[in-house]
Amino acid sequence: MMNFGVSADARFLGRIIEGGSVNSKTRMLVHFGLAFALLTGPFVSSAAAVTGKPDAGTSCVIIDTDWDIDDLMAIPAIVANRKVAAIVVTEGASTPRVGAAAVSTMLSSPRPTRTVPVLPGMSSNADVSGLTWIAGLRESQARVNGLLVEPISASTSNVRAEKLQSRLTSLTRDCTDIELMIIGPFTSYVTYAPILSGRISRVVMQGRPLRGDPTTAPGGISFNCLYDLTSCRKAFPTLKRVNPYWIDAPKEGPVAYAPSTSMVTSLKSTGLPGTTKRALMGNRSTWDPLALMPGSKSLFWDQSAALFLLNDRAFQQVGGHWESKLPLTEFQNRWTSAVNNWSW
Ligand SMILES: [Ca+2]
Repeated sequence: MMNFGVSADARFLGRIIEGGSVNSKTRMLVHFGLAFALLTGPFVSSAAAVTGKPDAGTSCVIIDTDWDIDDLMAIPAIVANRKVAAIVVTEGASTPRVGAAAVSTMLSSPRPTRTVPVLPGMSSNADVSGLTWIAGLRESQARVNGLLVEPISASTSNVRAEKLQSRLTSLTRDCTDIELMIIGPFTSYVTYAPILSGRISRVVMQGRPLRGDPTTAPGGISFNCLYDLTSCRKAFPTLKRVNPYWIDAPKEGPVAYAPSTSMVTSLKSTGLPGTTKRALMGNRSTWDPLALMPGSKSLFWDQSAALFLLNDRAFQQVGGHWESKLPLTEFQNRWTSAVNNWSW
């Protein structure tokens, strides 16, 4: 157990997320008629119906997320452009089972039978009492930000390691090489890494390395490490052997390297781009610099990891990590284009 207290990553210091009062009697409205069963049933579709099912001898991507608001923007960019074998939701900004249901809800609209497998991952059961912002964030993320009017509820029981390993083994059995994008804590990674042994071609992670980055201020541990430091410390030496890239948002410059309203309104109105647009525009207080709650912060954190995975030539090494070298508007345009490339 950990208490984050005042040592939380600067990214989250002072962060205030709208708590959002929800009438418990309000009937859950799911945009475009998503089946309620999606919220309560298994999160993995039958293999035959899964678009993300890899072909024999193919390259696969696994996304390991803690379902924060920047994860919500990063995931569609990858899903629209790569064959995603599985998405694992690890405890962090969200809890695994609620987060998995929320990710599944977003990706299942409007084609529930052609979605990507989403697995609840591992819990660290961290003490989050010092993170005053997290309850509000978890509630808004359980509503897929602004997509649902009532938060998804799900069991809080821990997922068994053997269950996660078994499911990932099955979902990746035809993957000859795997790119792993970790945009959450490392709690699940240390559990499933052994079953991916020898097939990981690259690991793209949000944040900065635990050690060895001269641009990191002393004690400035990235949130994904800090949330479950034990797992991060365990993962760190093994990550060095699997072609690791740490990605962070540029922190310098006159204007925050952040999302804009126009890059979201430029998304198509149908399919996954449309769902993403409705989710984001339904609640701008969590991400839009023009609408953020006082004290909140929004930068291109996980979105940077996603665009790096799609095109690393747009990035440059800074200390021990990589940052976008694109002008802000170009980065925003590339995110919109990446999500709008969705076709299935
Ligand atoms: Ca994240």
